[in-house]
Amino acid sequence: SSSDILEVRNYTMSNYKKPDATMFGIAQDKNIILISMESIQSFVINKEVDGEEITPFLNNLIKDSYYFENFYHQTSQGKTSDSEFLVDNSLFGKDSGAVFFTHSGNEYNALPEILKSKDYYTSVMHANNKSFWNRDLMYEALGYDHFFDIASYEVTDENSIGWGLKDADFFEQSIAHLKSQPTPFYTKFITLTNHFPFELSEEDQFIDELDTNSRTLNQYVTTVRYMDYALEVFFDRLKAEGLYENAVFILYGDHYGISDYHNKAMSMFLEKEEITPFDSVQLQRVPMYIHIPGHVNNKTLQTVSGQIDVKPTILHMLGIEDRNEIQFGTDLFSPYRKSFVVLRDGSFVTDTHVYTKDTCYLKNTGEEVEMTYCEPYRQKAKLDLHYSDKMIYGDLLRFDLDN
Ligand code: GP9
Ligand code: MN
Repeated sequence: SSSDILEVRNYTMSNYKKPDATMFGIAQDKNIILISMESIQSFVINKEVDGEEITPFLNNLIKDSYYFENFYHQTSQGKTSDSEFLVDNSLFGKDSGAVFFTHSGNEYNALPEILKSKDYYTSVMHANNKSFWNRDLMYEALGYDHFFDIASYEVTDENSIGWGLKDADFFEQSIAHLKSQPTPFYTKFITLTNHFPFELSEEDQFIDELDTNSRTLNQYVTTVRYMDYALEVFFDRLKAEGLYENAVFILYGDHYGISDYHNKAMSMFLEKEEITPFDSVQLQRVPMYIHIPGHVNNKTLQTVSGQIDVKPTILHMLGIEDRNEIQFGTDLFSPYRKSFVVLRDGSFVTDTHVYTKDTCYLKNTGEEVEMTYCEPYRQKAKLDLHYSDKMIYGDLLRFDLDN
């Protein structure tokens, strides 16, 4: 009811953090290009296989970007669709199933809809069937103007592998679509090649497979390497077409690629004795970049954060005030933000501690400590998930009179 939404709004507004004055409005009127990088986890960044970098392009991009080293995916069974939901709404996905399927009929106040009201054209490019993850219906609910799905791409046996169109061909073919759009635009690209089971054509394999007991992990590094190559191709093409300079780029990993099932292989690759529950949480970090062409004050930031923080960050970068928005994340650039992220299973991470599976760990060392250290944050983690769920199950934005 409308009193429920008041209760949630009081909660989220009390967590509101003022933006950094120098970053507020920095992306105003610029094109926003989001790139959802399939299944990439932070452990591949700056890591080598036989002396070869797995992600040379992404490693290099760190120097020219704000790079978030402690950024976590917060998805559950909804995988890519959950990450999309988190990013566009600053709400959590569901603890089981996929909100894209169960709640596409809800009222939302998503990023595309807000940007549309600021004269942005909003779209998604992804070479899969439009109904996969119920995207066609959910994108409408989120306010996207257009979805360039598989029907907008030329997909042949030669340019496909695994789940479909290879990333480099996808980006190449997307250039024409980008040029066809009104500006300014907010466009999300969703890559596909680095998807389980991580298949790759021989000519696209630029590094050797690993030699662990997991075929999945062994192949994963090669498809990550390929995706990195495809991203480089995309940036080069954007530069050649004059689409680079006036855009702001946000690149992030959608969710893990390697599950706990491969812990033995993972411990071999990372040269650790074992993968503890603490390590498993730390492995949920995914790369996150905010790249502003021509910007000079770039740095690597340590703030503990997650996909839920992207929406308020983008709003502030566009100079949009959002104090009244019901959002569960906080602007990544706000000097007032507290390092904190809640994962969908209730695990959470602070500056100093990691909580998971009823155990509290010191973040620096992974050492188990008394629960009292994690206790103050447990309530907040629970409330974040509780109120976000309440928004979705009660379809509470229906009662939002400001919309
Ligand atoms: C499918 C792609 C992959 O269109 O987004 O979905 P996932 O299995 O990663 O959720
Ligand atoms: Mn995915």
